[in-house]
Amino acid sequence: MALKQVLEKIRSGSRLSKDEALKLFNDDDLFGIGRLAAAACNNKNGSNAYFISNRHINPTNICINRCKFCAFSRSKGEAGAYELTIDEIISKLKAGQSFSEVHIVGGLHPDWPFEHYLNMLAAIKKEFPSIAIKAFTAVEIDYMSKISGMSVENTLKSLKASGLDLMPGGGAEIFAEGVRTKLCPEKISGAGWLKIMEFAHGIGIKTNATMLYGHLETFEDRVDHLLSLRALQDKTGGFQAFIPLAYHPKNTEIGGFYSSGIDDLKTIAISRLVLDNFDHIKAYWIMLGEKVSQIALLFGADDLDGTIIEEKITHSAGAMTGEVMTRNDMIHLISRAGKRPVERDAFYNPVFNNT
Ligand code: V47
Ligand code: SF4
Repeated sequence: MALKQVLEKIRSGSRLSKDEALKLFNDDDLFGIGRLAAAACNNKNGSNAYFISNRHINPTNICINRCKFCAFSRSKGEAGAYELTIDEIISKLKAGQSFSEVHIVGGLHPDWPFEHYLNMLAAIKKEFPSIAIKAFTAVEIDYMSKISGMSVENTLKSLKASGLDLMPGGGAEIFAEGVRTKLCPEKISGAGWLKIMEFAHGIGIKTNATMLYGHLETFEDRVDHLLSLRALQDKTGGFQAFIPLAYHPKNTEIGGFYSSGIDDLKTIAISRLVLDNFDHIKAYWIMLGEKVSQIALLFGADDLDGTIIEEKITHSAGAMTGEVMTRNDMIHLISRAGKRPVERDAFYNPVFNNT
């Protein structure tokens, strides 16, 4: 019944309500939901499925927040804490294959001054002028604004002037206040995260958006999260992609379970259906695994993310994937799903088309 209603809505070009999205989460017809999401995906992206040659850098795992789902962070002086120098970051980037985007996120370091982040961006831009720098979650931006004593807007403008091209979608977690307080009491609120993204979009910085699912949240929390993102996207149009992040429970304070493949696919599909104003839904293969990500391409996703090379956040929490996929691996996975592999740059311009 819910699916019929959704199908009619999609045909008439109207968007899903909270109640309809909730019904989908409670509906067991995974294939039916997947078919609707695949059609919505096809309307946006045809048979294209994107990937990017990219690199992840986590400058430090030292973090004052210590979120209870995060197995990556350490306190200063704790075993396993690290901080990379700017030279070490440049050396890491120089090693290995070419890439078109670097993704940089890390902990909230208690001692690094704001200038350190500006110097990091400037040094990377100087060494790799044609590489897009996608850096710093809204949580890090908020922290930088505090340590610099500048407004969020001026903080973002300074980062942009030093080389920041776009921002990743991390730190959104789940906006619902009750769960968010249990998961990450020190972190900015959901409203705070959305406000910072609005500022970024306002000065021309494109961003992504995420949702961490599979921990303590309810389906209603997920739907509310998606609807908040949809409302901001209506206002700014600044989001490029939405990435549902599957919670990994190992070495975390809250523990719990890995998400199921069924939940992963359903969440991708419902995201595609609810977020009718987002161009791209990413199946982040590091968290979903290569095979579930490939299947997600038939359930509404149109992007697998990238080649990565080194990934610490999910692997600290028990990721079962490797850390590298080659361009050929990506092309193979995508074409075996019956999709057209398109290597993209950070802004979804094709850089290489294999067909
Ligand atoms: O902000 C932390 C999440 C995020 C765990 O924008 C966890 O293109 C699962 O945001 N289990 C960082 N997730 C990753 C991220 C991201 C990744 C790939 C692409 C993009 C993009 C963004 O990882 C954090 C947090 O939400 N995280 N711990 C965990 N145990
Ligand atoms: Fe720090 Fe981010 Fe981990 Fe939270 S999720 S503890 S803010 S690194």
